[in-house]
Amino acid sequence: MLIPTIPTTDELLDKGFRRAKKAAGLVRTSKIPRYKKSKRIEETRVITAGQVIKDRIKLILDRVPDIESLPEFYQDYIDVAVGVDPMKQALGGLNWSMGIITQLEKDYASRIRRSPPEKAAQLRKQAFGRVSSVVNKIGDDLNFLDFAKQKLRNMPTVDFDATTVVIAGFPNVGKSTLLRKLTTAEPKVADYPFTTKGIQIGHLERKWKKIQIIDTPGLLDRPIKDMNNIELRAMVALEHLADVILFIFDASESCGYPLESQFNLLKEVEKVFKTPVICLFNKMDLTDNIKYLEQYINKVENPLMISASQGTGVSEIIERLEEFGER
Ligand SMILES: Nc1nc2c(ncn2[C@@H]2O[C@H](COP(=O)(O)OP(=O)(O)O)[C@@H](O)[C@H]2O)c(=O)[nH]1
Ligand SMILES: [Mg+2]
Repeated sequence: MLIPTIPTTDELLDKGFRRAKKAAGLVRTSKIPRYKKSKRIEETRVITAGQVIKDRIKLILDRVPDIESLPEFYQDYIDVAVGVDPMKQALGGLNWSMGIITQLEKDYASRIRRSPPEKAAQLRKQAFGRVSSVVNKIGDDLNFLDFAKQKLRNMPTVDFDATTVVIAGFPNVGKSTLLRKLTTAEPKVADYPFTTKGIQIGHLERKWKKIQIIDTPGLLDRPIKDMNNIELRAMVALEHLADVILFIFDASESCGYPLESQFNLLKEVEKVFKTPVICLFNKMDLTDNIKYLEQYINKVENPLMISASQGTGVSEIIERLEEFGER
């Protein structure tokens, strides 16, 4: 998980002031001269409140990773999901508040020490008031981080060491069916802010090689010229990630897209991705017009003929993927 639990300003202040009261109750006053007692108690309250609030804020800052040190894929992801700049701004706000609270703590502790005993409680109240106003100033930052936490809750887990295969092809050509056949466990579904349909990641392990296969519904299944800016950014992010593309044709055309359009989509994908492409002709079990199909088979390099739903040709795909990346 990227972001820890974020408290509200009220929770933060309540916790700080409550703990401060408790700590003050624990101050051993028996050996302190009487005129210093109230001062010691109020000073303890100020310092404890500041420390507790800062500790809680620091916990957040320590747990949120430095966005710039994340792989580019996640930076793009965060930027589209919540915005990298607002995120940095919110974290910057938290950082700022810690500095100010430290200052207030020191300032008021020394004022209390130098004040007459009957003024101590008043100064402590003043200190609490100022700490409250600092914490309230980061209210929007805390709210934003809580929003970001929800938004980033179901981020995909990408394995940056594995060979990454990205699946492309029009809707209903059999991408999901093939993903399931290729991978061992049920593919994991995660949020994907570039499209509304989420992302699916499946894994398979062969010999000493880890392969992850990614399906991005709504993205590599339609003409690139129709894409908006966010989708185009997703393409860039995928380009960074992909070692190889599996482009799936529906040889039977039962998906509703003629082979000619499917071939045009392949050309577009090849233009955008400098990544190698392995072409698959799926649903061969439904295909009888081989003459018609041959024109397209001949236009692509080394295609594999498969039937994803029946599992035919799936082991050949895996063999190809294994060779891949051994270079
Ligand atoms: N006959 C046949 N049907 C298939 C094959 N592969 C997928 N299908 C069917 O085609 C439809 C669309 O498949 P799906 O995997 O959801 O396509 P996606 O939209 O590309 O993910 C489903 O009804 C599948 O059962 C195949 O090899 N042969
Ligand atoms: Mg699908």
